[in-house]
Amino acid sequence: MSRRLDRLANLHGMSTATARLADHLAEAHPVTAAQIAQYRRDGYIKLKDVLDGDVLRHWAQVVGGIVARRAADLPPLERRGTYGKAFQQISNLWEDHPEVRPLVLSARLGRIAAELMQVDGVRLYHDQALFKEPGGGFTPWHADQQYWPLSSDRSITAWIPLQATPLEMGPLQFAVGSQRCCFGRDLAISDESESLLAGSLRDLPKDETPYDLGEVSFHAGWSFHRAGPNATTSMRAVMTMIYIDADMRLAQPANRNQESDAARWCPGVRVGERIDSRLNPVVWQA
Ligand SMILES: O=C(O)CCC(=O)C(=O)O
Repeated sequence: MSRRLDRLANLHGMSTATARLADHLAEAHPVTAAQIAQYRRDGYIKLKDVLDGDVLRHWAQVVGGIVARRAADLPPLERRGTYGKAFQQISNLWEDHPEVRPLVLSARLGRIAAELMQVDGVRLYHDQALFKEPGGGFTPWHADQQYWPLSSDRSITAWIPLQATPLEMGPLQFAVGSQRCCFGRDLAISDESESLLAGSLRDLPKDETPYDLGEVSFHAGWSFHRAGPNATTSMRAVMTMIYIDADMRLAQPANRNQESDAARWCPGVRVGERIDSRLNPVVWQA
């Protein structure tokens, strides 16, 4: 393995360490038929050992540095509302920071997304870093697709904690099977979504479990989820990538959030057309 990596590194003029990171992110991570069935049934899945510890430590440094610079001007936590207290949110890092592209455009993660959704290929919709600060608040219940003008439900978010994430740090929690619930799909992230959805999802089982280092979850666009506050003294550093079916079309925006998403993440794409702007590269194709 290491001799092969040395050769790869020499060939591309990169360090062996960088070649190793690139190699890991290109390599397939097998998904079983049982895991695909579980994702379809529950609307999400948590997969262990998707990324190795060294790779995560590298990205924790790279992504952490970018977020620290770009979030430096945020007002203090106590002066922010519920949404602002939930996390520092920096979107589409790959556009301005080429150094994160190996992670954001990783074939390993894109392939898992495609296999779980049972599509032939996936594109990037966008990425975002979601860093819950020490003392940061809860993330209200919501479903992501409220924000997305998409023609089908073949969308998925990879939620990648850059450290082990115990319960006190605010790991993502899911309402199991909630991708089939239609109530509350029009609710944006807010105190209202938290209280109304807590009621409507009352009878569904919840999955609130820690994430080991290397564990990554994948959730469907209509799956309801939230996160608790970060009661620790360390940052909960998380990188996310949202993938869509490579054949996804732009739908008529159904609300203001979808209008601004269409303009921001799908520039130049018209309603009914495939979402294939310069911001939506195919990340993996069968
Ligand atoms: O990281 C969080 O607290 C929320 C993440 C989330 O809602 C998402 O990735 O869809």
